[in-house]
Amino acid sequence: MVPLDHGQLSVAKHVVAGAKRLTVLTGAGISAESGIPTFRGPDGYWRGHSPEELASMDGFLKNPQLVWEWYLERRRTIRSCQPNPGHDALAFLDSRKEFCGVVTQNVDGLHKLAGSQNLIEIHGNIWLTQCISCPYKVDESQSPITFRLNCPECDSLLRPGVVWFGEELPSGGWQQANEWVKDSELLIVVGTSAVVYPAANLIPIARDAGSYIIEVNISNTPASSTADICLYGKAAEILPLLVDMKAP
Ligand code: BV8
Repeated sequence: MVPLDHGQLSVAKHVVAGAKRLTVLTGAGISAESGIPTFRGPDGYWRGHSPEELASMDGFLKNPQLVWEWYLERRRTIRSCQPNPGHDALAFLDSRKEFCGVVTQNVDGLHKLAGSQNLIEIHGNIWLTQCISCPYKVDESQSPITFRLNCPECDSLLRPGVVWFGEELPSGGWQQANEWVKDSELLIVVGTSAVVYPAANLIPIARDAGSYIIEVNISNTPASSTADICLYGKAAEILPLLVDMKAP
């Protein structure tokens, strides 16, 4: 891993402290220290299947049982995990009036658990279960980790309440995410490979709006060339250094 440049870190701290409007975009990397495998890391495949294959309506309809087994295994993992100091640092930003909020691609719910209120889960939440046909939807974050295949209301298939590949993002959240980014003079991009669209488009949207971009990642990504500062290291270690959690 590229060593953390402490000179860049102190510049970045200054930019964060002085930002008049700021937004944060997060991906699976921020949850790595909590013990949740990332998508495109060494443990991204599951029983030989790629996330793109399983996290799709085609994949689900081909084998709903297999896809549910994948989600249940992820729910079990996530239930045993806690937010890490990276999530906590971002939750603290809610106390700053200049803060728009966190736009997360993650479905693990750890930002919510850390206390982030100004939060958009643009890819949904793994704890939601919904019917593919009727409005039936239930939050299973406090339920035992089992699943039922058929909707109690209409007997259609039940699916996880997440955005699958090939599906449109919920319009309200996507609109709000765009407004926050366009309204901000600083975008902090944390722990994302920046290859999933349209979420990754928020980075050039920020650039085109004249924003300053700080990337926090353990390695280079396609976003690195757009960033003004790249801080290399673990999000759980860097974010508490970047966010002065004493300053209101
Ligand atoms: C849509 C929910 C259209 C499900 C997810 C070709 C070109 C461009 C686009 C496409 C294309 N072919 C298809 C598309 C579109 C497709 C897409 O982008 N595909 C990609 C793979 C090429 N996108 C879609 O299908 C989207 N919908 O386009 O709809 C449409 C329009 C109108 C009408 C109908 C349809 C929907 C995309 C949403 C998919 N759902 N999740 C679930 O979770 O089960 S995406 C999934 O990937 C997760 O949400 C995840 O968060 C997200 C992005 O991945 P990352 O978060 O970046 O995670 P990753 O593992 O990749 O990277 C981790 C990073 O962390 C790495 O950089 C690593 O270095 C770093 N890291 C690791 N450890 C640490 C760390 N950093 C800091 N600290 C650490 N400790």
